[in-house]
Amino acid sequence: MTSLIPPGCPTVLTEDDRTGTSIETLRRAFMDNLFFIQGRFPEVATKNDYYLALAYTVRDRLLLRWLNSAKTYRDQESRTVCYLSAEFLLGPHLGNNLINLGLYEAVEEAMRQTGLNLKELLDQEEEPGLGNGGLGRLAACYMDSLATLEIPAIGYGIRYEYGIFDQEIRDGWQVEITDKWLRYGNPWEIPRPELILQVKFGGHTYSYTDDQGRYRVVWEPHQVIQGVAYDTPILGYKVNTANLLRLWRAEAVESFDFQAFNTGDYYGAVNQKIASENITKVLYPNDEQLQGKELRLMQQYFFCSCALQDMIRLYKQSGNKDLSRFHEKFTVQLNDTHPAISVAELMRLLVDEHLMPWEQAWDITRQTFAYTNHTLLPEALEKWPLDLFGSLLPRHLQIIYEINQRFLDQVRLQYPGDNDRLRRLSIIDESGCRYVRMAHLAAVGSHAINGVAALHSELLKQTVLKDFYELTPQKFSNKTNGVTPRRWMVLSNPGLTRLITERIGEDWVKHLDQLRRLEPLAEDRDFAAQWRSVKHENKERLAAYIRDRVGVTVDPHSLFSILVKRIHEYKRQHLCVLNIITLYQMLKDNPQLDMVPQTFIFGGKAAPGYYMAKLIIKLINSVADVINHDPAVRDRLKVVFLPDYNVTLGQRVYPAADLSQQISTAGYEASGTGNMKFALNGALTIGTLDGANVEIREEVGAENFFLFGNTVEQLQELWRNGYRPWEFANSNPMLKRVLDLIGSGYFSHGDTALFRPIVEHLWQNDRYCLLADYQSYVDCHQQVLQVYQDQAQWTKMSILNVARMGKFSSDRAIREYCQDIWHVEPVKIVLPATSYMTP
Ligand code: OAK
Repeated sequence: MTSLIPPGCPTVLTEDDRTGTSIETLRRAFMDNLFFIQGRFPEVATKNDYYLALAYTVRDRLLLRWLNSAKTYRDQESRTVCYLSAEFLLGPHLGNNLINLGLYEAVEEAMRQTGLNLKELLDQEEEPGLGNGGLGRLAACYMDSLATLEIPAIGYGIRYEYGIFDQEIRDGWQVEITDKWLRYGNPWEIPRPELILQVKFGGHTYSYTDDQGRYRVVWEPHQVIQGVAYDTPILGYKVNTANLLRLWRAEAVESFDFQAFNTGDYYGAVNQKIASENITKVLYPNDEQLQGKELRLMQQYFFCSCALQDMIRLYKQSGNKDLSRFHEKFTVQLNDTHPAISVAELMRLLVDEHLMPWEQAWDITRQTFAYTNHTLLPEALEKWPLDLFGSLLPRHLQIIYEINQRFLDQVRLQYPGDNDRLRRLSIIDESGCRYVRMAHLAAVGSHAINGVAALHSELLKQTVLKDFYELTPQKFSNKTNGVTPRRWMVLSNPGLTRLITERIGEDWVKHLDQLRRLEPLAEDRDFAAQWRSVKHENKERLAAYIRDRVGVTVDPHSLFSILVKRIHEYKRQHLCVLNIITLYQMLKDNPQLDMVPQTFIFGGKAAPGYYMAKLIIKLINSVADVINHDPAVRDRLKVVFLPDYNVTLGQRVYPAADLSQQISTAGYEASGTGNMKFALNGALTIGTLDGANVEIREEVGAENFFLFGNTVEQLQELWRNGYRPWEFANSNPMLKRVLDLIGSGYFSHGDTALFRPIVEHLWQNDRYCLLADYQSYVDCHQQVLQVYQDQAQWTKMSILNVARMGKFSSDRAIREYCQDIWHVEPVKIVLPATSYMTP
């Protein structure tokens, strides 16, 4: 290839406007972009113009690394991890990219010199909310770690036009507002209109024997849709690696329009186009609650088919003719069962389209895929009614039948006559209405299966995948989740980052275990005072935000106790409410009570169709309303519900927490990752032995963790003996009083019906055992208050928590996946010494 640089031009560009990093160059490049991309003179530019000009300035620096990463991977035919996920909850890009480029301070200064404030520009960015919660955010942390560890990786997903809804609170209720995140454009993505793949739906199949005597199946679809790629570079921290996040948008196939147009059905053609594009229109806002909608299955198949076709394209691009080594080039992780249809799709592509014998195709398929489970909740386990599945994906249903038959034949050999086991293991659920069980498809089609925390991985083997574990125990492992310290500390908590780095250097950002070196400082009074003052400043900032956004004044000297996550009964936000009302009653009973001033802060979205979750939001706001306005409380207790909890808000909240509430029913929270973010930012945890809480407590030490509640075994015992929640309520005067108060209409202007569903459910059924854990929680909280009064002790515990959080870096988690499941090695990216334009 010849150079793109005209003869006579210098080829050593050390400080050009698109890649240079001096303050002067950054400033010039920024002004240049304002003029030539935004088309604005500074006098008339809006904040958004400035944000976009800066985003493009930063993007140029990413592209240099991104194109060189792609070229290196191509040249070296690098083994590549493909992370398939229906959700990537990235959060805003600009700040994160500045941190990872190591340019935050330089750009801050360049903006200052231009008369602008970087923080204000950062606030302009509308975050891409392409996920619901934990699973999507984990995918984003893993993309950051993959790039930071210099692992060749591609994230494949869906470019939803509308992400997770924006939440407003009106009269205490959640109201959903559509999230038009693309309204002002997205400077971080590069559309690839020429990279288009076709995806088929519906229709029928027929078979024939070809002239070489091979049995062939042809799928004649009812509809063809095309997927267009949108690429986003994901840069690692202070490395040259920038990996690819490739999201697919659905479009109508041109020829379909013409066909209908020619037959005179213009409106039919337009409708067809709209229907096609609907596939990637909106993210389903359900979190761990199945919604068996046809469009959802279409979304899943759509992005999996695009991803696999794209991998085959890339594989062939590097000169490989047949696909016999596909699994050597790619290893594919299935982020829960949403991409599980990939197993059948890869089989279809290999067998039907590339004429590979079934056995060989099956070997490759199983060596390609690995499956991560993220929930044990029965209502979240995906299953599709057979008729719906068959009408949308007729060929895949045949393939699944074939996979299932061969699989069950093997089981029969191992367990002759055990029909019950066959029924339990089958990919097809035959009890009543027949279903395809996606977890079974993922388990059969993968060489590795993992849970996301030690306890969860154990429970997985004992419950939902018990029979699979008995069959192939060697496939199972645990990979405890982690979070990226770049976004969740360096970007969001600059004060603490500075303090830590002053004492132990900056290595910890990439090697979080290094935080251990803070341990000796836990006894250092000077350090402790600085630690406290960083926390206090973070609390002041959050207090100011709360005042602006919610109109409630909270005291930064009070204990900030925070519960932010999706609203779900198993996460037990309402248990926290029961404790708040208990504290309130104590203050009402004894107005002179010397109680530590406390601020309870909640945040989280409820699935729009999940009535109980929405009622819990209303309950929190109703209780807040009464308590915040009761003069008897004298500001010792405040309750706040922060609307529209998202990644951006998380970045404000975690650094400001004193106490992290991790109070799910033992056995229900697969891992949790908010628990890690809080502890990393110096909050102490009040929590149950659930998910990763167990391991956090192990790491930080039992003496630095506030533990309460029944264990999984104790709860099992409780249910075995017949759990009778009313006995807990009747035998506990304060608990009964609290429940009665809610039921009496005290928090609902006398309306006794409003919160009845919550109260009655707790009395009569209490699936998540709030009443069984209530007293233990209340007692534990009193212990928290006692320790908080001893600020020296509290600070020491806080420092030790941070010092011992090394395990919970997503870098550690990704290293484990690389070693145990993916078998991939880092690839160093070296930037060319000459021009960035020279290929
Ligand atoms: C969402 C939809 C279906 C299945 C699982 C989820 C999900 O978000 N699960 C969450 O995954 C997180 C990442 O592994 C865990 O930390 C959470 O505990 C789990 O609830």
